[in-house]
Amino acid sequence: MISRDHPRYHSLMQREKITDAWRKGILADSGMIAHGRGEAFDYLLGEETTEPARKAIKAAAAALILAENPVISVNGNTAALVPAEVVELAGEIGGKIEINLFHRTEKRVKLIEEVLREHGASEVLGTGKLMHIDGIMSPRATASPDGIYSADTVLVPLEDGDRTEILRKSGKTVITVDLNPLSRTSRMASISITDNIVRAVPALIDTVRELRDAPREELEGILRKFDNTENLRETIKLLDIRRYNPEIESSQE
Ligand code: PTJ
Repeated sequence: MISRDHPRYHSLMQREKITDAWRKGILADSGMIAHGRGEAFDYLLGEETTEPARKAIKAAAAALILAENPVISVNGNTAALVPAEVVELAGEIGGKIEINLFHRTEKRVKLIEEVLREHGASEVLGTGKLMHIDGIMSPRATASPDGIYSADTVLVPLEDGDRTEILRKSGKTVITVDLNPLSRTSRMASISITDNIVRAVPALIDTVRELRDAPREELEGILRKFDNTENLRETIKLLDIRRYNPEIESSQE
């Protein structure tokens, strides 16, 4: 039992959810390693939603509201940390939920489907036959015909660079949540939210609610003004660890 007074309470609670999901077979083994990498970036970013992340969340909310067929992709880490929030967001945007795994096994698909249904999902895609996007015969190009395959906008948290690239090339708007602003996923996506998924998804839900009734031109304007590369550049500046210790000098100054 982790005490609420512990200075690392939130981080320890996330670790508990992650290890619990691993014990149940929901998480891939490397899901724990991925979480550790995310944790390190989160630490350096101050474990809070930064200003660039807020901008990306606003753009993502606008894109999801404007989308005709939005789909949220769920993997093991997402199911471990924010299952209820994913179901809530799908409800808010009138979107579908698709299980899409890097380390796919039928057993994990079934376990993740159970978790999502326990949290209120009535329809979960990605459990049956998959198709190859644009005929690309890579396991990274597979998607459900009624879900990601035919979606115009996909939210793919904690994704892999290859997959993000395939989705972009097939003309979809790709929104990712990835704490590593240097990752290929972050660079390849249309909108990268560099924030912890435990904060990003609730913030997306709130922002969708705020913007839902905004005029279409306003939403299109938010999207037009958003520049992913520039936003990542702003985020990377925040990672300058010397600000935590001014005595550390860079030899490349
Ligand atoms: O469940 P599966 O089989 O689909 O596998 C999922 C993982 C995450 C194991 C797989 O997609 C993978 O190996 O991903 P990567 O390439 O390690 O990328 C994961 C990215 O997510 C890394 O850049 C991490 O920094 C980031 N990340 C980890 N935890 C969080 C996070 N980003 C946001 N919130 C987090 N909590």
